[in-house]
Amino acid sequence: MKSRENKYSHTIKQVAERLGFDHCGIAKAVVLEDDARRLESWLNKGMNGGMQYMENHFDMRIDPSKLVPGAKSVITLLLNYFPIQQQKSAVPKIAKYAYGKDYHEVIREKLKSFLAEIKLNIGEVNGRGFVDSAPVLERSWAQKTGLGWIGKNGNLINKQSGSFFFIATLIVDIELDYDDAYAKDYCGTCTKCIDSCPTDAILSDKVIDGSKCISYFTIELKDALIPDAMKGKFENWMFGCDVCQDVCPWNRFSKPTEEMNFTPIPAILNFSSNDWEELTEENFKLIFKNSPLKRSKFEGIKRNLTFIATTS
Ligand code: B12
Ligand code: SF4
Ligand code: SF4
Repeated sequence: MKSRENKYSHTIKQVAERLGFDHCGIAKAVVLEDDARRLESWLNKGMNGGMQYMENHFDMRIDPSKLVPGAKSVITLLLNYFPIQQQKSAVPKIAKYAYGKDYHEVIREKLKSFLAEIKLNIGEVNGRGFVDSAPVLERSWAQKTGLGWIGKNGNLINKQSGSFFFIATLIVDIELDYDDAYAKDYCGTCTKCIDSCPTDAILSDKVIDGSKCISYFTIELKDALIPDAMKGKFENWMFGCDVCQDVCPWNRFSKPTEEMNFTPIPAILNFSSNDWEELTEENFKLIFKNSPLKRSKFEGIKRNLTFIATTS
């Protein structure tokens, strides 16, 4: 006979599939001791650069019960964003995760429905869903819930489908059946990501110096100027960077996303360099109102465009 935990876990995985998530894994909610040490060292070395929010809520980041009182289980969900079509060549480059509608909004809606379905099917469950911006070590949980390994490029890689996935996390206060943590690492002797990173942001032991990553400079840095030391290094990346994922052999298994909300918006596919150059603030707000690009604001996009145009 199936245990109650087993039945609930089965229900949760069915709900995940119904809501369009590509993978779902479950782990016991424990304090992340090893990750706490790694995170502390990363912060002590200033690898968060100007991302001050990474210094906040250290306790919450390593302990799910600080986010959900009585937390028993952590559910990790992966959602593929690999686009069916890509940008033209020789235009300012945008990371693929930002081609369609803002994933925060898309996934937040799914997580709301997820919790509602859990309550409907299982009963009174206290839980919270997170994607990206909350103090949750999402990659570590994805590894612990058995969904893949942390590659040398820092990304969570799934053996069947690569790394072009968003990660979402649900923390709940019920016991469930737990998946085994992902024990293997299939990077082997490969060093393609390390060798290709334009700014040498990938260090040994899967440590990424966030303060040197193009994604940081083009999205998170709020300064009016990008440091001179980065001149000539951006390889035309204007918003985010996909180099360490594009070169990864495991991404040859990427399949186009089935999530309609991530369909590339026409401007991303059709804009020429000239269109970007001539983009006005009014049009930016109109065209990119539901896009991740709005995080950089118009000033940030213009700063990035000027930087790549004048330094490459
Ligand atoms: C801050 C941040 C950034 C910063 C800093 C990057 C970084 N490596 O920390 C910047 C702006 C540079 C960035 C860039 C990108 N990001 Co980002 N980012 C985050 C955020 C908000 C926090 C990450 C964090 O906690 N960093 C601190 C460091 C110390 O933690 P970490 O990198 O997660 O690494 C942990 C584990 O990997 C673990 N670990 C390392 N070695 C080992 C070994 C073992 C055995 C185990 C178990 C664990 C382990 O150590 C760390 C702590 O334990 C997360 C969302 C979230 N809340 O988790 C998204 C997130 C990590 N980003 C994401 C994405 C997609 C990107 C980009 C690909 C976007 C782009 N195309 O431009 C790049 C990739 C850059 C890279 N190579 O890492 C996805 C990752 C999806 C995936 N498949 O892995 C996330 C999860 C957002 C999401 N919800 O989908 N990001
Ligand atoms: S996203 Fe680009 S800059 Fe950042 S670590 Fe990967 S290759 Fe390097
Ligand atoms: S490029 Fe090679 S070393 Fe880097 S994450 Fe992929 S398999 Fe691992």
